Amino acid sequence: MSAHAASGHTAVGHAKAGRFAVTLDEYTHNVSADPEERIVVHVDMDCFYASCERRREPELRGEPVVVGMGYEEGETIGAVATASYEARADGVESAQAISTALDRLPRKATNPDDPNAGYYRPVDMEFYQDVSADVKEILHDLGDTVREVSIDEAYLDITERTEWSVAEGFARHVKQRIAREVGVPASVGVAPNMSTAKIASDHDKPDGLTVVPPDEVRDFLAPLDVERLHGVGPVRARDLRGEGVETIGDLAETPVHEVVSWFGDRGRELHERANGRDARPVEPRGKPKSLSRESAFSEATDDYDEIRERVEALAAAVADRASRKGALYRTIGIKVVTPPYDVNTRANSLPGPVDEPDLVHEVTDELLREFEGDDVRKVGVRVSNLSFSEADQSKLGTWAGESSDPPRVRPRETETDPEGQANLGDFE
Ligand code: TTP
Ligand code: MG
Ligand code: MG
Repeated sequence: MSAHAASGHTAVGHAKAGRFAVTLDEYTHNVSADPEERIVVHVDMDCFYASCERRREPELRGEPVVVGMGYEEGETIGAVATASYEARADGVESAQAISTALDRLPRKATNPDDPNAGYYRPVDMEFYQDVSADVKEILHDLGDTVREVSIDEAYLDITERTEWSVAEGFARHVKQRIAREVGVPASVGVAPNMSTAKIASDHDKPDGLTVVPPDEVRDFLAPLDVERLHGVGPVRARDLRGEGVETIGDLAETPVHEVVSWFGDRGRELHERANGRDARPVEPRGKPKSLSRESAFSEATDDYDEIRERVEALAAAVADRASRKGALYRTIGIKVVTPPYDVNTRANSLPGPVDEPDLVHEVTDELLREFEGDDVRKVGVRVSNLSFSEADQSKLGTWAGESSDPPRVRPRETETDPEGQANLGDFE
């Protein structure tokens, strides 16, 4: 490697340099024939809080809906969390002062005869978190790896699950499962990397579905406003426009050293993304604080045997997932949702952390008794207060151990011992 190339790498200054260099080669020499090509999905729910409100209040479908704070009479301070697309057509948007929103879209409750008035609802985070958990549950079921980014957003790597020729069907399936099982709309983008997938999910909102196969990435990105690039906010966009850079294509064509002279190392990254390159793997975020599983009945039921059976199945699924992740739990709980949407949670904590599927069954069964005879629309099981064994998490997926002890790599010297070596495979 020449001294020049080497100093180019140090200029980037961190471990990513090597990855970018490799990816650059892959893309320039071997675009779609790369067997390692990834298929990345980005899911972002449409006007999420408003869609949650519509789920429990179907009369709000098709109407302008604003979720926020401070709109009650006598209140003056507050902001819009989100607005339905109908309300956006009237100029209402996230983070807007509530007084501006009320100017643009009067409130139905105080203007009942105004045909153009809209519905205002207060923020109910607990409910939205609950809906979000249901969505994420489905996403974890569908992706090889899932990175949850926010309450209504996640990336999935689906490389092992599908191929480009049927990626659109896969994306449609993601949307349909969320719509059918959770009752809220999502927009989905599919692309060979995270950056492009995020732009794709936003491309055709609401209810969007945009697939960008590897050989179409550059043509897809080129005409888009440069502000669509994650990392280019209003300030950088203004700077870029000052330099004559209006579209992502313009940025892609700008020599990288110029972009670096404007934005430093961040400029290099933006230039890469504008060229449709982004080597970040879809990695799960940290370790979970709890593990849960939920299941809704198609209609509310008071059939206690049916409810108990459902809880038993969920308890087994959660305990299994905890074992596979190497998680020990101290708290075991249930959730019972009764009509119209009352969320009841009950939990018991144990003296110490365990990995005991039978205990999850017993504790949840006991907690459920309180609800015998009640109408129930949904049940859930959760283990929390988690602790993790020190084992390498990436290996746990293949570990079928039955105790809570992590698999141990044998001491180095046994590797030279023929018998020891034969035994090394035990844990694989
Ligand atoms: P977003 O995904 O940014 O927006 P959205 O889902 O409402 O609309 P879109 O269809 O464009 O995706 O944010 C998700 C939720 O986060 C949103 O429903 C409400 C909340 N939120 C705020 O509370 N304040 C904000 O400024 C923004 C942007 C979002
Ligand atoms: Mg959203
Ligand atoms: Mg979002």
